[in-house]
Amino acid sequence: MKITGIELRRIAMPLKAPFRTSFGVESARDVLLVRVVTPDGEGWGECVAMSEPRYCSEYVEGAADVLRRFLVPALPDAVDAHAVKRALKPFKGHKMAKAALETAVLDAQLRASGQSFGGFLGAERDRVPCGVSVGIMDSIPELLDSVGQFVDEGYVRIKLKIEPGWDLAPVRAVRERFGDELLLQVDANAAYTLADARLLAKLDAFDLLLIEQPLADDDLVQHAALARRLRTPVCLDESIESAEDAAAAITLGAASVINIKPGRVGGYLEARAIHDVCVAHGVPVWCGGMLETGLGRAANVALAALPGFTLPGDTSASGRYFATDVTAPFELADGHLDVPAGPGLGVEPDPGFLDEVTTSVEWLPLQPSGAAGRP
Ligand code: NPQ
Ligand code: MG
Repeated sequence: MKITGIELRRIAMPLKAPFRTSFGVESARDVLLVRVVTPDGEGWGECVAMSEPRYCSEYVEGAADVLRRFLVPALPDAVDAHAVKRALKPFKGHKMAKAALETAVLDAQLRASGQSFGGFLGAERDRVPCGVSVGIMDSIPELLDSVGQFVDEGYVRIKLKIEPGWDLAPVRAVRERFGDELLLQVDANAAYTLADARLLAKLDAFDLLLIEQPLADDDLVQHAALARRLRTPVCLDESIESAEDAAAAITLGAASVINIKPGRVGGYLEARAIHDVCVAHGVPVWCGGMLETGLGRAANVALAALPGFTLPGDTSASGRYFATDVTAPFELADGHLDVPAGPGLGVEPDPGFLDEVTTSVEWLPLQPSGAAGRP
């Protein structure tokens, strides 16, 4: 496949409500979209970097810069997703920027050949059970209201964001209100240290599915030490950027569950490789979320349909975050989302809405023939 050029489009998506985590509050999603243009059609990739480097070192402006300065110019003449992955490998880091470019090429390639993301990745289900991530609130009554709404909407699993000062009490309150049957887990986004092990062990009383990323991103050894002191399974998110990281974490005993976010690990090929490593070790995985629009969500739902994804993901409905999505909205039915079956992502962005939310567009010509203008 030849690429004519690549469009970098920034959009600003207002969130229905601010989303607070241990690293900050977001009230709008600043998204970088990558559109690959080929003579046979186009493909889309959504970059999951946030405006500021708080979840990880990447941020939207940085991703746009590395794409225009290094990654796009490094693309070979004829590409498919595997060739993109190989061509980008010499550049260190910048997994989210790489993932967006690789995904856009994969989408273009699959749309051209008529295959769906799910079909390409090896999905074995046509719908996936969905969980929801609930932000840190100002009060416990507010949290209980919010969780109650999500339970009523049909979400099959609740994840509470925690941080020091917002942990035991909210978890206890949710467990007491919604009962022992509710699938419940927590995510600390690296807000604790090993000195908090005694406190975190008190969460064992609440029968959580897992505790996600309690310690710092690069603290695999400490996560292993913590895991030995908890009955609650330790799940890693930020720490895992590759299949090698996943293998190391499993070998060390630092994780007994892994959250796979394609953006964080450099794309869907690496995400599938992590899935395969985890399946080989009997380690359950689930698909994380980064407040994706319908474009990123479509691919995540396809990934979540692979056989090793045995826990519900953060693959929530569009309406969890956005009043209007850039694609037709993903809607929950009986706690599940359907895996798109059409070619590529199987969803289309609405061009009119996209223009409404666009804050900047940049065209990067690739082939000399593409230099003349923007198709
Ligand atoms: C996590 N996601 O699992 C993340 C982190 C996260 C769904 O909990 C704007 C954009 C705000 C991306 C807040 C969920 C965000 C964001 C949190 C990602 O750790
Ligand atoms: Mg997380």
